[in-house]
Amino acid sequence: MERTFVMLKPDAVQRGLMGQIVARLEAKGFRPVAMKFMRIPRELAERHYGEHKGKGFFPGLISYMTSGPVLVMVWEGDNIISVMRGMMGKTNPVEAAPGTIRGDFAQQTGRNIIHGSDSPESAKREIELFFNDYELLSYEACNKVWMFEQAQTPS
Ligand code: D4T
Repeated sequence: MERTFVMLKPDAVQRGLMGQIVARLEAKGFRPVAMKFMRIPRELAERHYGEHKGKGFFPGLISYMTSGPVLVMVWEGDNIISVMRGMMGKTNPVEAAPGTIRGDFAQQTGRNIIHGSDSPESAKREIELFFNDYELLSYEACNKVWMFEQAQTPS
C-alpha cells in the first residue's frame, strides 16, 4: 500500500473546506495515517518548496504558506500518489477539471488550497519533513475486505 503527503493550505482552513476535502478522501476509501494542525515555520516552508527557490512566485508562495494554520496529513491507499493528484486536479485551478478538488473549490494557482506529493520520492521526503516515525500510525482497517479484492472476503 502506498503513502502520500497531503496538505490543506491556509486558504482551505480559512474558507472552512477541511471537512469537505477530508470527506472526499475517506469516501474514496483512503486511510489516514497521520494528521497535524500547525503553522508552518518559514524555514520549513522554504525547505518544502526548495525546488522553486529563485522563481518569481517563490516569495509570495512562502508568505501564503506561512500566513495561517495548515492541516498536514499522510494518507494510504492503492496507487494513492497518482490517484490523489488526479483528485486534486491541475495546479492551475482554471485548468482543473470540474469534480476535482481544485476544479470545484479554487480559482487561482496562488490560492489552490491543497498540496499532494507528485512522486514516491517526494512523498518520502515530505512525510519525513513534517512527521516523526511515531506520528505515523498503523492500525487494522475494518473495511478492508470490502475495499480490496486481495483481502479475504468473510464466508
Ligand atoms: P503543490 O506543490 O502546492 O501541490 O503544487 P503542484 O505540485 O501542483 O505544483 P508546483 O510544484 O508546480 O507548484 C508549487 C506551488 O507553487 C505555486 N505556484 C506555482 C504559484 O504560486 N505560481 C506559479 O506560477 C506556479 C507554477 C502553487 C503551487
